[in-house]
Amino acid sequence: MKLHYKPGACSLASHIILNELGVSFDLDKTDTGANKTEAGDNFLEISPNGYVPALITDEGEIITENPAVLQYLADQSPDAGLAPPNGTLARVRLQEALNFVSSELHKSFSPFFSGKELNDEQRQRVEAGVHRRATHVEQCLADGRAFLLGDTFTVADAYAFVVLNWAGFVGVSLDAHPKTQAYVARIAARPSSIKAMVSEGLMEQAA
Ligand SMILES: N[C@@H](CCC(=O)N[C@@H](CS)C(=O)NCC(=O)O)C(=O)O
Repeated sequence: MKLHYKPGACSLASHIILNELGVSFDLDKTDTGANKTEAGDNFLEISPNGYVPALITDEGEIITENPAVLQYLADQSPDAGLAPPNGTLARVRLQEALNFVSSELHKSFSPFFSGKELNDEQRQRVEAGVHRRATHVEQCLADGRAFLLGDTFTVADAYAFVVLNWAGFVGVSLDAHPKTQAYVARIAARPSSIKAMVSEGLMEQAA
């Protein structure tokens, strides 16, 4: 398998999951600005919207869109327990969580990455949108569960972690969401996350 990624982007979630699975895979650090793969190919021929992640399977299929890529990866090794079995209510709960992260939480951060400077009023509005979604995460974790769906880490947690972790990069404090802060720290400490972040140049290898 090959993962097209951009350091620190949402593709980091798939990178973490590949590490969780312990399978062998290749990485292509893709320049989404220039639409060029590391190998020099036109990325738009792989991912027509120019987005990472794009996963090339061993059979040569291209899979895009975080919820699809993450579920595909989880289903490659069902014993790893990163997604409940298809056809169960638990799987629907996972899809519910993935869609929330994708269409609500992830998109609430998008204005920070638009390349346009936000004025004070715009920034306040965007921050309020992030806090609304973080409040939902906080409510999910209110019963003391370690992860979005309970006590088991799933692909939705890898994706939520990557997105929530952007808060620090864009200067949004999560202090008002203490359970969410602890959740982010918990996932950041997983060996799979550390390995992916070191590999993407986001942190130094611990001595
Ligand atoms: N709907 C897509 C969105 C993916 C997305 O927003 N990818 C961003 C990185 S987080 C991207 O590649 N943006 C292009 C760029 O940064 O140039 C998905 O869920 O996979």
